[in-house]
Amino acid sequence: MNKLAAYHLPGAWGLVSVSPFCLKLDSFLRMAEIDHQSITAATPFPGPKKKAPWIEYQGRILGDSTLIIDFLKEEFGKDPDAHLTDDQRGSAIAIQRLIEENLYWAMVYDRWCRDENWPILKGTVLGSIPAPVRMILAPVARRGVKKQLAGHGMGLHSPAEIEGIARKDIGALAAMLGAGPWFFGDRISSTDAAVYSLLANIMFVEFTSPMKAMIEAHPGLVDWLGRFRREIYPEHQ
Ligand SMILES: N[C@@H](CCC(=O)N[C@@H](CS)C(=O)NCC(=O)O)C(=O)O
Repeated sequence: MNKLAAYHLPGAWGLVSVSPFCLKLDSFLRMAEIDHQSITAATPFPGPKKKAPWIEYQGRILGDSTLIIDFLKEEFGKDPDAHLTDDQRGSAIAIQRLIEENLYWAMVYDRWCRDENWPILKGTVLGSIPAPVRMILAPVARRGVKKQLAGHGMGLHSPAEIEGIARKDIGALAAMLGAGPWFFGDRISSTDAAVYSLLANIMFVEFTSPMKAMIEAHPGLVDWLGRFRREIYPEHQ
């Protein structure tokens, strides 16, 4: 396949994917204006790391949203972060780690462990798996994710503790965004894509989460979410 193929988990509620990592890659591809074919995968298992997203390009198959983005910047010579100072590059990595290595797991907890979200999850995140297979796979996947949550450590906390952790992370994001309009001032960067992909997957979805109110408590973050959506996903208003 000559054209870049980007594989992502299914979308819903106007989001290209209900996986933050997949949505991050999609946002980056749009931001960098890289021509590609976007392909929905029912499960992450065919990916080289058994996680989504992954890409296929000129015979190469590559997994992990960050490694993919680094590769694409190089390969296509398009870098929405080229204007960042060294200081900002350091902050970008710190923000990304906050989002992907910590706050993401609070979202995973809400989706997979709150019983009221279980039917919604089966119909969306697992919604492209044929029903008979899904019936068998869904409880196995749920046990697997609970194991991952415990392994990470987030799953060992009480719901109240997880809320406290999430509130601090969201407050930190609001403080770093400041007056904006973007995380690093006047120009959008892939940090905006990384933060958007997770916060949109909390705010614009039907899953119950105490994090919705935490985000709403920061009008600057809410405005920024709308700004990002208008800029990168104008068709999804
Ligand atoms: N570091 C990876 C994380 C990807 C990831 O965790 N993807 C999730 C979907 S949001 C997944 O495929 N999980 C399946 C699993 O862990 O079994 C990236 O940036 O792409």
